Amino acid sequence: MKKFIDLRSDTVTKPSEGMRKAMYEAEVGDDVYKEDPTANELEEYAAELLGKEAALFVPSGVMGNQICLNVLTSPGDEVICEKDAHIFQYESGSPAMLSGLQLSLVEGDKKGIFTATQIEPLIRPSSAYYMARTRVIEIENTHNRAGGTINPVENIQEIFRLAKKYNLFMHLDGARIWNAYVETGISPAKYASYFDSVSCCLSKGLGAPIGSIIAGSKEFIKEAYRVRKAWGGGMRQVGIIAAAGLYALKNNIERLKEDHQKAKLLAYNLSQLKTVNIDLELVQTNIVMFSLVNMKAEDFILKCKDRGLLLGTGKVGVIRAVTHMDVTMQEIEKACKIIEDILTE
Ligand code: TLP
Repeated sequence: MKKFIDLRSDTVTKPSEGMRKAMYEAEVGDDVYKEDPTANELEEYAAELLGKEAALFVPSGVMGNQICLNVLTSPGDEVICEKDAHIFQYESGSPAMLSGLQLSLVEGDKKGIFTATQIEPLIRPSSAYYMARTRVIEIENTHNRAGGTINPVENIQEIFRLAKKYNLFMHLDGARIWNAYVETGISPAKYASYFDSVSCCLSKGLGAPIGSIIAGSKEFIKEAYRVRKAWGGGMRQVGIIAAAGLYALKNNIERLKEDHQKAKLLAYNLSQLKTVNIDLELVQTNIVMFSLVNMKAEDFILKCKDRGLLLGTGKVGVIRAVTHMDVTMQEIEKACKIIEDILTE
């Protein structure tokens, strides 16, 4: 089979040998009885890492976000989020489908960041029974569709104060919170401290094959446990995959820095090409977004595929490249060459 340089997403990583060994050796039990020692260990470890009372292992990031939103709300409630948030763009309408929620969309800046001042007018008065009830403010950090950008902790603090003032919950889609951490040095627990619920992926840059973690108070997780079961996410001898998650958290966080270096190299090379539009300020972690002056994104992506390079898409007309552990610096250099050849021929 042809070996592609696969930059479609950091979700394409395959478990390493060390991770597979940990999976092979994992002690397992029936997790629906809470008897899987490895899943229990993962949940305890993750709760501590995120500075929360408890955590729960769930099959995917989407399920993580949606369980959190479900637990924090009642049908008819409203969730404030950025217009390019994953929960709005890429979760199949599940806030409405699963929890009867409506989303109130805010236009962030080019980094997908909105401020407290911007959203205060969107919070509906609690006396207005004829309006939806504002219940949750959701923040995605890093912000996928904006290009893996980091939300400054001071901004999150301001939004947290606003949430307290109006008695609102805060939810963090921290699918890539680990990337924000390695770049800023601000711990995942510090980021999580402003949120009632957090959802973090193990199967993106951290390289686990499956799974996400949600975390919050004991009471929150007790309810989340019920919702996970109701939605068919109660897993049995799940230690086999929990072991991969545990391995990922223990071994693969710090190395994300390398992925950021790869993204910077790719972005810099792209910025040298005349027909590429790229904003280097947005390349803060492992995602590179760019567009082309004289070629449709879809045509370009097909040409790249023909030459062994797989790329994805972001917003309309935008090409997305995501760096990860299964792509080397040399392969990034090769990817740059492929792109340059296509754009200069
Ligand atoms: N993102 C995927 C696609 O869905 C776009 C990707 O390739 O980047 N929150 C954020 C911020 C995400 O980027 C993703 C996945 C999720 C949640 C959902 O995670 P999964 O795919 O595990 O359900």
